[in-house]
Amino acid sequence: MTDTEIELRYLVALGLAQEAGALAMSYANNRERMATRMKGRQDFLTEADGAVEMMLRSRIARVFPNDGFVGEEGGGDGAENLWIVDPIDGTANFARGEPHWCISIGFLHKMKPVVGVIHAPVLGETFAARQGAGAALNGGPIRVSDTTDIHAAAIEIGWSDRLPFEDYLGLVAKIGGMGASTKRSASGALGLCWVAAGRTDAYLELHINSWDVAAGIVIVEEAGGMFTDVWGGKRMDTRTAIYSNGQAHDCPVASLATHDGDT
Ligand code: LIP
Repeated sequence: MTDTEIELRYLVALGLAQEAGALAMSYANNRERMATRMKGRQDFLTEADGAVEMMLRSRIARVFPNDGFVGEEGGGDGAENLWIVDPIDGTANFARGEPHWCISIGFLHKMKPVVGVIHAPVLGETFAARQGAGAALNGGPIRVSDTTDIHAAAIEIGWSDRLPFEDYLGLVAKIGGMGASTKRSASGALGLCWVAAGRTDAYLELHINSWDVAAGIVIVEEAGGMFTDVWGGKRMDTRTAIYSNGQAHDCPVASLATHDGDT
């Protein structure tokens, strides 16, 4: 795939993120009329999720008919050129009227993320990157932090009901006990953007899905950070993932984000 072909997908993703954000906001501004149901414990699904994903799926199919598409709600199959989308990441926040949610659009070539656009409409922030061209927030360059001292580190630890709550608590206790400041904001995609922008020093989650990270991986790496799962691989079917400023990566944090076996 040529740089021009990747850049074209980057430009289209930037435009679609804004359009998807406007569509999501049309639901957010009428929450009382928006249908919401639970997919599981603390796992919200709103009608906005489906509408935004359907819009993105159809627009991308029209412009790039030979590309594959995987969405959180509608699924999809792998392809050499593949879009992986979370139409609303931070759905629980979105459903409750909290501003911390986003649209995450990732594009992969041969399963390597090469384009990432994450748009947070209420926050007025768009994080974007394409392979080799750096990472930006609203068009301005961003870099990961230079924190090396765990006692000065801010680390976000994501959670979902996909693993026992005790596993999450144990990880928080271990890392907090090492002296890091820990937090959770309920959007994995924005958690990666916070690392890329230097607002936090690492993002960990014991089980995270590909649509939560596909865009953020590019943004973190192009901002000078690192991404890996706990086994040191660089896989998209990530069970456990660590994103950091690189410096924090080699500290004991990387050895802490483990859990027994696959789920
Ligand atoms: C979110 C994920 C995140 C997790 C949140 C939530 P959703 O996805 O991005 O990894 O920590 O609890 O599951 O459901 O908002 O699209």
